[in-house]
Amino acid sequence: MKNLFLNAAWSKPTERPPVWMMRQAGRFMKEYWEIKNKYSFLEMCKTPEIAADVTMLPIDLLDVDAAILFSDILVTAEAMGGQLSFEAGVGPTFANPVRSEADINALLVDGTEDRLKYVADAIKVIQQRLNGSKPLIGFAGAPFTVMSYLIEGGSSKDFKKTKLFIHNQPELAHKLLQKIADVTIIYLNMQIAAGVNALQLFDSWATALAWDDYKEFSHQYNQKIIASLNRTNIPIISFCKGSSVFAPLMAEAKPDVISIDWNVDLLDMKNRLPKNIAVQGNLDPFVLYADKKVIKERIHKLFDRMKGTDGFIFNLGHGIMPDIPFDNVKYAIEVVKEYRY
Ligand code: 1CP
Repeated sequence: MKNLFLNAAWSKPTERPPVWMMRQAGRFMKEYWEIKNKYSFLEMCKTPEIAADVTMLPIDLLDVDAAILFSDILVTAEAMGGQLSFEAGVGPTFANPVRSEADINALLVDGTEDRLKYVADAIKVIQQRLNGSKPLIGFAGAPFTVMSYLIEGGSSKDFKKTKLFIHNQPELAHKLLQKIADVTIIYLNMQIAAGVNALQLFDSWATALAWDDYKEFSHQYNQKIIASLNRTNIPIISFCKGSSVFAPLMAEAKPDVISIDWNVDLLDMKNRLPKNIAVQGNLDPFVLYADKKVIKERIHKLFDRMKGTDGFIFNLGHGIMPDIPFDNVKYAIEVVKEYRY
């Protein structure tokens, strides 16, 4: 296996930074639409052969240094009993949002592995296809972010219902978060057993939280999850928008890598973290809309800044937007691959 990505994740030296991108298999690719036009998004996630086909698109078309399982963070919420659908232009929706203690009690934990077996099956098919050529990243949503979808009933701009819930009914919020954390631990351990090479925990919307609320309603659950994984050689990447503020606290949960948004100087942040924690990300995804000259300049500027620092994985600060030109994504990856420290 090419170990560029895993070496960087373990803070070992690499000849150049490895590259993968969040949402690297998605709507910016016409080859994704060729599959998506035939199946619903959940059908794609739940059919191992199709999930594997989509996972392989960025490996075959972009030659990124790691594959990421094609799935979604909300499959855990669905496995707990959330009635999930994805509608074009609307995004994820839960028909039965969680609003009461009875709703929380009704959520399922037992049987998680059976209900999410399709993910373990997909991982096995993907590993056959990769055949040792590239590492495979598995993932799950962090409890706070998954809870926000269950409470809001879908996406939100301001997380008003979620914040009201944690402020007015903290005991219930903890009950719900603990249930999601329990499911997430079972789910990630299942992914390890099925053969992933690394894991990423996505806490996209923790950025909405005040410092003390982040500690109480997000961080402590992420910490429990990371501490409960059956792993010796599987690095854990902790992702959150807002990591430019929260990263030093995220480090206390002992991930191996922290994915950093674009609001901070990456080297300054790296130097504030324990030496054995690698960093990932930091490029503003909107740079990929810009002229190629600008894309190259921004990537080189970031790499020149990180020169001599082990433990750096190139990625965006958040995912590729659906209308970013494919050509620009491909170009950015070529720029990374030509770079030498
Ligand atoms: O209609 C479609 O074609 C579906 C679009 C789509 C895709 C391609 C969704 C719906 N999810 C995904 C795949 C996905 N989601 C992956 C696959 C691996 C990859 O290529 O990166 C991953 C890792 C995710 C994770 C995910 N889903 C997150 C965390 C990362 C992030 O972007 O912050 C979140 C918040 C979701 C929820 C979700 N699922 C889909 C959408 C459109 C959204 C976001 C909605 C919102 O903004 O609230």
